[in-house]
Amino acid sequence: ESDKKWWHNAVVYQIYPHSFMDANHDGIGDLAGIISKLDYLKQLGINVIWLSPVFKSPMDDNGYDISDYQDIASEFGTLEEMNKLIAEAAKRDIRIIMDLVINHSSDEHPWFIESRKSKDNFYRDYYIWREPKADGSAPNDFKSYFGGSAWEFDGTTGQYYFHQFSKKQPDLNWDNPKVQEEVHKMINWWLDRGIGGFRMDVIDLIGKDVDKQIMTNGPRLHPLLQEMNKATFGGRDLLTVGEAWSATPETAKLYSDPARDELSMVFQFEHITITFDPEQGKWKPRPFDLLEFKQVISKWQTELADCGWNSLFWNNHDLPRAVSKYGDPGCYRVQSAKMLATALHFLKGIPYIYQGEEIGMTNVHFDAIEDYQDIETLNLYQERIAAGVSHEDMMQGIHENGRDNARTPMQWDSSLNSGFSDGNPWLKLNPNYTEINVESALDDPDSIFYHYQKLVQLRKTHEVMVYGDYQPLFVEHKKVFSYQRQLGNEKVIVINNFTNEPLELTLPKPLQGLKGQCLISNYAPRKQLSESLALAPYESFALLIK
Ligand code: TEU
Ligand code: CA
Repeated sequence: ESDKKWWHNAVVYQIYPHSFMDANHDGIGDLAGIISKLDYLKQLGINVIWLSPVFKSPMDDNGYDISDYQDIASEFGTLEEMNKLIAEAAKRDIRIIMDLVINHSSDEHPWFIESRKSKDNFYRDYYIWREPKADGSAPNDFKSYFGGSAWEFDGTTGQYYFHQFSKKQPDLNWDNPKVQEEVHKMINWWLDRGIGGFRMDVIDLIGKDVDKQIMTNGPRLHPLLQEMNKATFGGRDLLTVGEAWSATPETAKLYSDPARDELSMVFQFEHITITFDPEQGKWKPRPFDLLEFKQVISKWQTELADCGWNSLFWNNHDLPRAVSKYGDPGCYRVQSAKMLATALHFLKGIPYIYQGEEIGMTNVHFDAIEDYQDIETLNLYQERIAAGVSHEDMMQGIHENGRDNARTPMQWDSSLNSGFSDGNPWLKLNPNYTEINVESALDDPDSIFYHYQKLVQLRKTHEVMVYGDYQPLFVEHKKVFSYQRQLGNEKVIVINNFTNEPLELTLPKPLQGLKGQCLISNYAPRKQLSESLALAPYESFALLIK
């Protein structure tokens, strides 16, 4: 009993503040807008909000470049409004987890403004400075994730500083105990304001050693996390989730094994990166391979079964929309979105719903590169076109995997700008907002919204979804992702047709004839399993066998 945590049956809703709801008509989402939609989130049934960064920022990377960790960006509101959001959410039994971006700060943070002034400045070693090579070039050939070199020359002191992301996002030097101390102090300052935990940006990078060219999972990483845990959130009943693109099941256990006092869990991305081209990454998408995909998911379910927790997600603010990536944004949009929701929420772990996923929002298709806002997309477009990639190829990569797919404004109703703003939206809306929006979803008892609402409710009432053992079924099937969860004498069989074709599924003897309660389905409920099932396109259901 003692190791049960409040968040074990939580469902987290991620809000990208720029795009959620604009209450002051400037075309940018804000805290007041979020507060105005808390009843909608309560209706969905979620009990945690992961809020992408709302701290002061020049918005070079939409807030993932922080210039004051203890104040709110004026675009989003004030600290008082943040207090109000925390309080209003608490009234609805919703906790807020903040997005902690501590691998790097903004170059407009006072620490960096000081640091770049002189080599002997008190703040110099808050960041990573190195001498140029003899010929004046960068210390090594590290590349930035956002294009170009990861080293930026600073004329004032004749040295380069390291930035894994944009040049306005200088990496903090985690070898410096003063940096640790400053960050611990800031974390405690936020904890004292009643937040429910943190999502931790690119946490696998804070143990880096740029001289030994070690980026992820450096030797300092876990000691740093254990020291942070002890100095801040350890011993408090919080949800902490670390973003770790590099995580494997082995390394994930190091972060999330409760006995290690580090984090509650990580976001792992193996199921995402296998859809990228090994050389050209996300810009050259590979055809979806369900067999490979479900083997990765099963591996993570099995390997983290007894120590640590899986985070369960199809999308976030960096990823394309689930229904476009894994389902069908066309005529089977509703069925495939419901199938994806069921396939994810019956797995073992904490499900994360990204804003708009619950109404089946789709990728956007802008023809002009000028319509895109994301720094990663714009920088890599320039870099790859200069390297000879055709405009058409690059646009295809952007349409399939660009981050702005997830950042078009939330679609609330069919009025102007879908009710997101009566200002000029910072990023164009997806034109399909006239059909795909919250208002029409709430008016349709058969909508994707009510499917998600039911999944969230089931998690609260069925411990088998939270603690049940996971076992894959139809392991070799190329078109069906199926598994069972078992807790005591309760067993749930989940079957998902991941294709837009009807298919005949022959059942193995042990499943034949089983009958029970259909917990959820996206066609007529199935009450029993016969020798074979004629599955409709994207048919998905969960059968509770007692
Ligand atoms: O993202 C980490 C990250 O590496 C992603 O940007 C990823 O590399 C890319 O999107 C996929 O190719 C985190 C935040 O989630 C992201 O929004 C920030 O841009 C980034 O860190 C820097 O803070
Ligand atoms: Ca606004």
